[in-house]
Amino acid sequence: MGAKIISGTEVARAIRAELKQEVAELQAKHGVTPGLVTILVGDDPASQSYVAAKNKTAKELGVYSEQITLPVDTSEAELLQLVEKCNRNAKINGILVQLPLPKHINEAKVLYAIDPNKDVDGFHPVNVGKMVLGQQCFLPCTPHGILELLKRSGINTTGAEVVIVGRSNIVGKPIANLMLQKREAGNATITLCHTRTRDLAAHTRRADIIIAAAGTPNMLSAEMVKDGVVVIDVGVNRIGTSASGKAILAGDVDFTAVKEKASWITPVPGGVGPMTITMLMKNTVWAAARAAGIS
Ligand code: L34
Repeated sequence: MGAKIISGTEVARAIRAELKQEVAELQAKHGVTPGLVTILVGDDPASQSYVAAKNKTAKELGVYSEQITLPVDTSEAELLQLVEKCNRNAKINGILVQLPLPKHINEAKVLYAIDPNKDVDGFHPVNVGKMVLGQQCFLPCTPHGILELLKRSGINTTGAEVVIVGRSNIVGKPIANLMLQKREAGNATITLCHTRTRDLAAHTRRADIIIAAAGTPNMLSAEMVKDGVVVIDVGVNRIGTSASGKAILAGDVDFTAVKEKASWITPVPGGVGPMTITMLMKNTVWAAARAAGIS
């Protein structure tokens, strides 16, 4: 039995259609155009492609977007100044500083500088705190996207054994928090595994749902999962370059083998990645509505 494929591309397309409608309405009824700025420091090819995709999607939805690229030797002070400028710019509702930043820049300091009302990544401590407390806030885009994939695929998470692999601030920690909350795609029993976990397979084997966010290509093998498991693969690992110069991607999951045992599985590419970008748009539209006092 093969698994049903959860197409992030398709779910993202449906949500984008809803958002396009919302943007048109904000414009027609309230004269509001949501605005997003993306800031990229340096020339990492993966970051460049993600940021480009974010700006392209914004334009498709009618969201105003500015793409700012700074040289790799930009100082922390310069970056902080730019963030402050965006905080004051009324046309900008959402500020995204693409991570990772070059080593000489203190990431936490930059994220703290973003106005929490414009923090469409949900990385500011104010929003992280609200998220943990279950209060309304910007949810981080990748975990938010995972919740939507589960919801829209009709996967029941209540009482489920969910095993998360990876403890990053962007994915592991927030998705663990969200899925244990009393909310849609929540009410689960959470196990959070990481590089120091003693027997990873012992945990993944008893999971009803596995969220693989370790950043290790093909880390999850078929021997590590039970029949009927739901697998969400968050890994976007660049494992080489094709003859035509395109990056070859691998998820954290051995997709070919695991899909034979799973009931549902997300592919890479075309799984969680497109959802991350779409939830950024959702947050930006909400930020604009909120700034205008509409929502
Ligand atoms: N500030 N930094 C900030 N916010 C984020 O939410 C991110 N992230 C992660 C890296 N740094 C960030 C992203 O945007 C990862 N990430 C991201 C976004 C989109 C995709 C992957 C990662 C994506 O669209 N992936 C495609 C394949 C794209 C390709 O060919 O490279 C997919 O189908 O999975």
